[in-house]
Amino acid sequence: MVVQSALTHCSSIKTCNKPVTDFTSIPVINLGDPESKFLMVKACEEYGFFKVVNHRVPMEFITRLESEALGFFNLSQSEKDKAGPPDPFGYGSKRIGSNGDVGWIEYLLLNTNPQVLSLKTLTVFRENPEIFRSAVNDYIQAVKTMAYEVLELIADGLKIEPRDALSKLLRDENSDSCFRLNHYPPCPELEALSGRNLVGFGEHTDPQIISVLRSNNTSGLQICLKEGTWVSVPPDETSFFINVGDALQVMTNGRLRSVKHRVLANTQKSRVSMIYFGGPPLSEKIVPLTSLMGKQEESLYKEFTWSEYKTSAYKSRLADHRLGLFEKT
Ligand code: GA4
Repeated sequence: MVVQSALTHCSSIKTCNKPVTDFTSIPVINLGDPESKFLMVKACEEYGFFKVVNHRVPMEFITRLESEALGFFNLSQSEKDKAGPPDPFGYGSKRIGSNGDVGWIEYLLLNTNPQVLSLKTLTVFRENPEIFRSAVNDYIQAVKTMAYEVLELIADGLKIEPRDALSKLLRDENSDSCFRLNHYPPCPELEALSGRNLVGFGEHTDPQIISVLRSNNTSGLQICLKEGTWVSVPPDETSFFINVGDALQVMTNGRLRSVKHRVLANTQKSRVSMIYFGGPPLSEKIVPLTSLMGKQEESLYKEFTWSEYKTSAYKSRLADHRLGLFEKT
């Protein structure tokens, strides 16, 4: 096949037809708006996804980390490989997870606990690991603060008491959160040959409570609407995008939906994204919040801990319906 001979090194990576409509009605939430709590809940019910503006994360933290990330991804392959393979933390290229998923991507997966920024990752920055460490830490700290606020507003909007019922899981020192820096190189050959795009990160939902994403101005992110249509999310380098994860879907007994999403590589420009995945402590029971449940309402899910869910998720393929195993029949 022509496409394969041009890209022999990535022949197992899926391609995707280009035309998908732009998601023009994307909910935009201004954190300073007194109505934001209601708008957020509405967006999470309808899409499991929204954009945040007026987020108060200093632009300087964002650009500094982006340039550190690019500095890393521009190193030679053999230098980058010293920070891999991801086990699950570290540098990875093309392979996603350990069950056979591949994509047109390279990434650094990091633990969000500053003390645990793994030595393996820092070895690549041996000339000045402190600069990288502080860029990651400043950014994560600011994004975490925003994530707590978002979860508190969601709790307010849903009339969940206490209002920190969700955010406290991320604030917990044992919160099982992680952070990923993704680089999707451009794929011009494929466009020229077939008019198709390579899949950068295949369709999936995020297992955690929420994910906070920021990307540069390169398109690629798509989300799947309720009825199954894929739409492209126009990039916005000054804003953040929030994804509802599987754990939040369960904690709201299905009221908020975890959003299926994917990333297609851009044919011309490289895409850099940074995502904070906020998860609860491993021992936390993931069950619907009592203050949300109606009198006769029953949980749609079997009881499980985050550790059980995570173990099961890490054995799955990206596109699997991971919550399926935990739904009551
Ligand atoms: C999706 C969300 C996060 O990126 C991630 C991913 C993880 C990985 O890259 O190792 C997983 C994927 C994600 C879900 C299913 C499993 C695990 C790859 C994979 C095939 C870091 C996470 O927590 O779950």
